[in-house]
Amino acid sequence: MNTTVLPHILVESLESIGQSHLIEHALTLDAPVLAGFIEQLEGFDLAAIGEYINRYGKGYASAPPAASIEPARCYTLGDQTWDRAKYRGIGQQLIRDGKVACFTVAGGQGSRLGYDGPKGCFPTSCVQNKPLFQLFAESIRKSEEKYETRILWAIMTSPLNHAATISFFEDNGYFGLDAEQLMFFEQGVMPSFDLESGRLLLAEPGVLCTNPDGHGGAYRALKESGALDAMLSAGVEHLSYFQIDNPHAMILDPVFLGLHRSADDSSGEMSSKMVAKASWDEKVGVFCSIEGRTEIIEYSDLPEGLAKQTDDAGALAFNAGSIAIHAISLAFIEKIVSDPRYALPFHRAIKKVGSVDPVSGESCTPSEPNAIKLERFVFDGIKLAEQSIVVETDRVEEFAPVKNATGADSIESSKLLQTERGARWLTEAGVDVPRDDDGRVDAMIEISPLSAVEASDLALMDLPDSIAAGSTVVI
Ligand code: UD2
Repeated sequence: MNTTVLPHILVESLESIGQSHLIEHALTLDAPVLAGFIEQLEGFDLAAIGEYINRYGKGYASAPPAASIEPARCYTLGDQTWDRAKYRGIGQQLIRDGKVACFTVAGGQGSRLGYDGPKGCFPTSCVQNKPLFQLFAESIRKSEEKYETRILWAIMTSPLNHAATISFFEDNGYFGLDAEQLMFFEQGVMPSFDLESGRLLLAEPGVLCTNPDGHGGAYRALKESGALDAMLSAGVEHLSYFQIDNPHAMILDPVFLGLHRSADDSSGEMSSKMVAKASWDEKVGVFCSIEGRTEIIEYSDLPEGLAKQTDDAGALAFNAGSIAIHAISLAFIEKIVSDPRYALPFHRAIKKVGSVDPVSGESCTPSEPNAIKLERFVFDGIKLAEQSIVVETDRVEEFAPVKNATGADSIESSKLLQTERGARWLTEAGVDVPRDDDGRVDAMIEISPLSAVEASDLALMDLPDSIAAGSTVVI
């Protein structure tokens, strides 16, 4: 066979990992496409990919569940034994000193929402339909005003939405932020491979099928993009991490940050927030303790018996649901990315992936899931921390995710929660808010992050005495 169109070293690598079909395929390519193909192949650690195909391919055996899985210990809302005011003060000082930056993972598309574009562009606020990116940008502006500081914001995109995300910010004047305080960077990708044969698939001639490498790709992407070093140079020590899909994420929570930094049982590396689960089968990861270390077990991996287990009072034993909000120190990220012993595992998903035949170039559209996609999860970092704490927060206050087109975690359920939170904040500020016989707020209420990022911010505002039933209100 004529193998000269690929560099010799690439040929050897592909042969050694059982991917000779790609050597053959290269012979069918025109020079410019071939050049792109070589560049793409050289961008991967092919030896490592060969190992992943062996480990996660057809013969995959999932690790047996740990012998002993206990619920993780949490700082609960009802617990009065720790000094909230003290940790709030510590966290406020960290923010004021510019030691905390915001970090949003936004590599996913809005496909589950039926939205064709970056999820951050999805119209979300309950009256004005502000997109998620705008809500977070305004929260940052308000926090800068409150803490008289400058707050950096890192946003991880993926090749699926990087250009569209940047254009969206440019077209909207960065929603009032300075372009210089924003750091956009792309996460990496992983090649998808055929479940049966382990062959890497081709999206089109000369282009491998790839998928974003999961939000766990954030650690490496932060380092490789230069964002981590830029933040270190600016004096940042910790990231406040949240997902793009949760408009209620409190982008900088001083109490949580103070605990993360200074609680006796926190190594200050990676901490997390939880809410009490709504039901045993709610689709959120669960905080557990395994051999004394905190970790999250994704809902799909938690044995059903444990998910349903109750305590003496009849409450779910594994009750701490992850809302994917973390505080992560930059030193911890450096530790993870610089030492191969801390490499995060991959999680595999079997999906339908269309491809082209490497020889004939014909398109193949599978009718059944045919391919493996590998992703890393950011929360697998938790068990690498020396001591990782979990802090409870109120569901309405901090969890109104927009994931699905309808039903649970949809824009409709999110808007109801947004109104409910707005109503609670206004009531706390002394405003009379109408509710119907079922206790539901009888109005649509949007509180702009430019007015308040937490309930106490409303105390300083001129507010109406009451809200009229059935009205639509923006504060
Ligand atoms: C996530 C958690 C779940 C729970 C829930 C809370 C995982 C695997 N599960 O479920 O345990 O905490 O959130 O809302 O995370 N993303 C990227 N790059 C990627 C993949 C995802 O940036 O390659 C971002 C995505 O844009 C989104 C977030 O990560 O902001 C969550 O991703 P998801 O929608 O896959 O996770 P989900 O909602 O199933």
